Amino acid sequence: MMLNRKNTGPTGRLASLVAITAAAALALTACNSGSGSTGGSSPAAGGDLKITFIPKQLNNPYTDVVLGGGKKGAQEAGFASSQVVGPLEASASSQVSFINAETQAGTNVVVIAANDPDAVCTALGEARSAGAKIVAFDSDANPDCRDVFISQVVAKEVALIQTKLISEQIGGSGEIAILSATANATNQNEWIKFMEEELASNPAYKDIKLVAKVYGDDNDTKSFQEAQGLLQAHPSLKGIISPTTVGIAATARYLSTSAYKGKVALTGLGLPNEMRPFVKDGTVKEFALWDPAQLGYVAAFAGKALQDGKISGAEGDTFTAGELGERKVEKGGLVIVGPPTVFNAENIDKYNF
Ligand code: RAM
Repeated sequence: MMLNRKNTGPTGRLASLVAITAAAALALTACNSGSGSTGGSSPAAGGDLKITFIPKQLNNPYTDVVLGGGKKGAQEAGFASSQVVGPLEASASSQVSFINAETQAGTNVVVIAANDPDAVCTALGEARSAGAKIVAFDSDANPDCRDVFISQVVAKEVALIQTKLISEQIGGSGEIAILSATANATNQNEWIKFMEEELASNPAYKDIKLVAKVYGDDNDTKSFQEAQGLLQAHPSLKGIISPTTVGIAATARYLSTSAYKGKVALTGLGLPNEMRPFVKDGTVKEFALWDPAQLGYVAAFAGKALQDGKISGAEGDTFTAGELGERKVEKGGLVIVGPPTVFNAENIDKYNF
């Protein structure tokens, strides 16, 4: 299910060129002509519905897993074609031109992980006026600009798991820092807000001090440098939470060859396949995530249900997400995919994503 791409992190004009090329290549490889019906679902009446996924960025291994599930879901839900387009960098406005292109193309469902909740709004509004249904997934757009938000987990729950893990790993006291994705990311910012509230209000965490929040922009090199900078600026640091798969992998790589290995704790959200070596070499004890493929899969079915008029995104709406069964739309157009899992040396080999 994984489309393997390397995180090369190019910048400037080269980056845009590569983005266009990569997007074109993905569009071709991800396009399924014909009805593409499997698992007992039948194609849409008319059979010509098009769905496009716009992730935060293309060169992110997490995105590859999410989109693998999205492609499967699009086929099973009965879309005639599915494609993936998007920027290489997760900056606030980087998705706008991609959304506009979908409006021009008359795409029926746009699935987007917003890099900034508001920067994408006008463009999404135009896509809607042209008849598209908008499914936000992974990182929400402003609720005024989309029909539903497919959230991997309950936001507060994923925040609380990470504060609990860091507390356990540093023995309940000391300085910690957060190394996040971009400063505008809706998903990371919501998790961080809940973490800060929990650290401030739960007596169990009274001896833990959050001393810094830094942003690696979901860029491997920048995240690595931010991790290095954190340790230099805060010599007493006892732990780092990185609620992003790119950030935690880069930080683990830095710690694993530094004098801090095994001394400074690292937890957060990571892909088991990327984190496995760092769990095995003792750099990381425990971290969390959900199954990213399920996120893309459910998003495709939600898009189909919206386009078919079976749901409108109102509280209480229900739809069937293929093999994952029935999903319910909660207040605010929220659809929760599943609970998070904690990975450690005992269970990590059971997972392959
Ligand atoms: C990164 C991205 C993504 C987030 C995961 C946990 O890959 O920032 O949006 O959901 O981490």
